[in-house]
Amino acid sequence: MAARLIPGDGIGREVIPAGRRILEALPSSFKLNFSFVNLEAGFGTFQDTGVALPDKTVETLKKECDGALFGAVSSPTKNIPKGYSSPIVALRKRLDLYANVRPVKTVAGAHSPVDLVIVRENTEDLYVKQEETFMGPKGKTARAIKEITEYASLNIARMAGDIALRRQRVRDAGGDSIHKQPLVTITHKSNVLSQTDGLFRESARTALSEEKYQSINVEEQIVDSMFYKLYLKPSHYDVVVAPNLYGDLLSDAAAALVGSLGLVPSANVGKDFAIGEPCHGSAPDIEGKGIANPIATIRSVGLMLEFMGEEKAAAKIYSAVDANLEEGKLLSPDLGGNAKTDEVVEDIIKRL
Ligand code: GGG
Repeated sequence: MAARLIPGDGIGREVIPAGRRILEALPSSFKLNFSFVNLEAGFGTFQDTGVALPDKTVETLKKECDGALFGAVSSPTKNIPKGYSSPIVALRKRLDLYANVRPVKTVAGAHSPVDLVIVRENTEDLYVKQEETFMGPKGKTARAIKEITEYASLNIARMAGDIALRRQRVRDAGGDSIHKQPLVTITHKSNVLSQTDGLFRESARTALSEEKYQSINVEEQIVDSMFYKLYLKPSHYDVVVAPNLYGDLLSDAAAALVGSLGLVPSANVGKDFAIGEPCHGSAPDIEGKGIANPIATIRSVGLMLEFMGEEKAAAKIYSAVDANLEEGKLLSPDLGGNAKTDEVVEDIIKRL
């Protein structure tokens, strides 16, 4: 099997090798023999070559791989060089990875249990990046287009519905969870953005009213009160479906409920391909110190395997990570410990 690795910038270059080590250490009984190739993308790649997302990276991902892992990217927030644009945002669009799936879960025995998945639309909304700056009647003015299509909104809501049904199947098979019934929460701001978020809301409702999803409870939550309720009663939420920007914000915020952004994985999912990606960014403050938490990436390896149909190998990884966290002896500094990235990886490998 072919896995392609795109470390990107900053600690992406430290956590992606950790993900590779986990894939290499999986018991041979899974018969998953991966070959690895590193691919370039990121702000560093742009500085070296003038291109942030080389065509070769996209073509290799399209043609020569079963799954992939992306690390992190650190796009500048000011003095952005001409011609630079975020490679991860572009990659999601070029490969039509229309869903960003972000599970946020506490380990067993947590004081305030959380077990939810944020299913974020991954290709449109304000992230179509159609921005302009011009002189308007009030002087310098910047404007961005927020694009929502019925097509993408139906697709993302169906993905949320399918994930809610799959989570219920895992629960019915004895999987540990705080939830009893599948619930999908549609989040939007259609009270203000009646056309764009209105279309998202209406399409999500249409998709989730299909026969296949009849067993799912469906509710709606305006996005600002969604943040409020997420913090007041996180255990209420099972699957949350959101347009791109709200999903991005909600998933970083939800990470605080489980102790660290360094624990939260994601998968960028298309029709027949998934790229695992830790939710955290390139963390320049800790880059090169060898203390990045590898768990978000290791769980992203699990997600990548799940979307490749290798659920048993994924489950093995999740339980090895949970065992490391439950014991709590080898934790990285973001979790209050003093273990190095490699020590956490070795501890998890021992438990595979
Ligand atoms: N792995 C997630 C990640 O890199 N997050 C930071 C982020 O969203 N960066 C976008 C960018 O800098 O272009």
